[in-house]
Amino acid sequence: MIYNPQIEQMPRDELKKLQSALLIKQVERMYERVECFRNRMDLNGVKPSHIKSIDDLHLLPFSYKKDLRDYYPYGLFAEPMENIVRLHASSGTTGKQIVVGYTRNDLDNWSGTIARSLSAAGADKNTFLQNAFGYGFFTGGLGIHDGATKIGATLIPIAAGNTQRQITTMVDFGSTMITCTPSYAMYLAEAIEEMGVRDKIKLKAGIFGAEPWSEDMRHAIESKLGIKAYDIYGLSEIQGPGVAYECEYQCGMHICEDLFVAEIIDPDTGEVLPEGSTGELVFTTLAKEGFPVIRYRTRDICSLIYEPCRCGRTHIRMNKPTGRSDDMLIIRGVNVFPSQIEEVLLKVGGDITPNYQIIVDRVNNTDTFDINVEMSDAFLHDEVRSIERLEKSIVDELRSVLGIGVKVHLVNPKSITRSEGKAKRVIDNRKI
Ligand code: DLL
Repeated sequence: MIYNPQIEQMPRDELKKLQSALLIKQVERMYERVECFRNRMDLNGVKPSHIKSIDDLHLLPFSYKKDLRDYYPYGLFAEPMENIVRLHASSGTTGKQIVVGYTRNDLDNWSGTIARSLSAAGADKNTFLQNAFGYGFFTGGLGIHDGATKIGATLIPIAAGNTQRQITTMVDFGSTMITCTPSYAMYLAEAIEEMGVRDKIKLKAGIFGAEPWSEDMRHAIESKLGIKAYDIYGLSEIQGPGVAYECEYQCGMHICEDLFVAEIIDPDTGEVLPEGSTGELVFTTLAKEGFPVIRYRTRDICSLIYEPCRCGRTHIRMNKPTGRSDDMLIIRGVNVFPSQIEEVLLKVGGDITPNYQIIVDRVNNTDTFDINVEMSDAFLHDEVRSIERLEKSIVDELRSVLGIGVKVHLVNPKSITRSEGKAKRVIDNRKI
């Protein structure tokens, strides 16, 4: 079902006009209200009056995740706090989280994009939607929640985790659609098989995102659960889930182009790449009020599809992101930067050395997350202090900074292989 045909099937020339008008307004507004943006424009010698249409987008400066840290917490907001009705947060590259803010209109637009995403996967008033994305600062839970309410589905706000309860609820409440990360969907599928309740499950479709997943994984989820599995994309800095979503043809995610403009650039040179190229995805928000961004570097690597889609939607599609142009890891759906881990370890002081290795793997469809850290000679020979206690204190600190559990193993001094060039700090054995 198409939720909003006027927008989702808008002829491309009209869409371009709409985007141009919104961009001009957005640039003027941000130049006036957001110091960081104004300074960058001035530095490049670009004035808002130089922006006459969406074709001038390339004249505008990029923005980066680092900006959110430099202007933490509210320095990039374009509305006074009295108009901000919601804050969400996500991992930054260091210990400090990043904060984003929404006005009422922003929340309304956001739930509108989720309504489109859910409708495209077949949801309507008769759907029982089990929302197993995390609630709280993460945008997944509340993002899906508001969109489900908008289309009048029966929402089951169970949130992430507690697999046994997920399955009992699914059976007892008759859930027909589920939203969660793809790895959790796989985990649930196995648990359902083990419990022998597959024939009691009424699920018809699932919408999964927040982490990379392959076509093979889609097929595995579809066959194990007997559903259609749809992809959904988004990031906190742009909005949260619903920036792009799949239709019934499952061949790339339609970008909500009335609200967000996508570009693909060369991550090294910043040059805009020709249509169809693979590179870094960059987004500009056209209608965001609270926290608008121009040319935001997502660091996600993918390509865009310009050919019309059989579904009749006119908005271009993005292929599944295949990787990142930075070192961010997504572990159990949570964004983790190695720099956050390093910061915690450096604070531990003389009991450990700065040599560590992060090992990520996937066992039984769940990500495992281990960190080997070398203890210092002095700590090794200290007969009073316990290894377990130091490991536990590092684990506790990492959990509070990262928001997920990790296993820390103190290993002997000089036991982690030294590399001749760049240290190989991360070993990611997952095959996605
Ligand atoms: O993950 C928002 C979201 C929630 C999307 C629920 C979809 C469903 P962040 O925590 O800010 O926001 O993480 C954003 O996650 O830059 C991508 O690297 C990755 N990501 C999100 N969706 C997908 C997807 C949410 N469908 C970062 N495929 C993004 C691959 C994805 N990667």
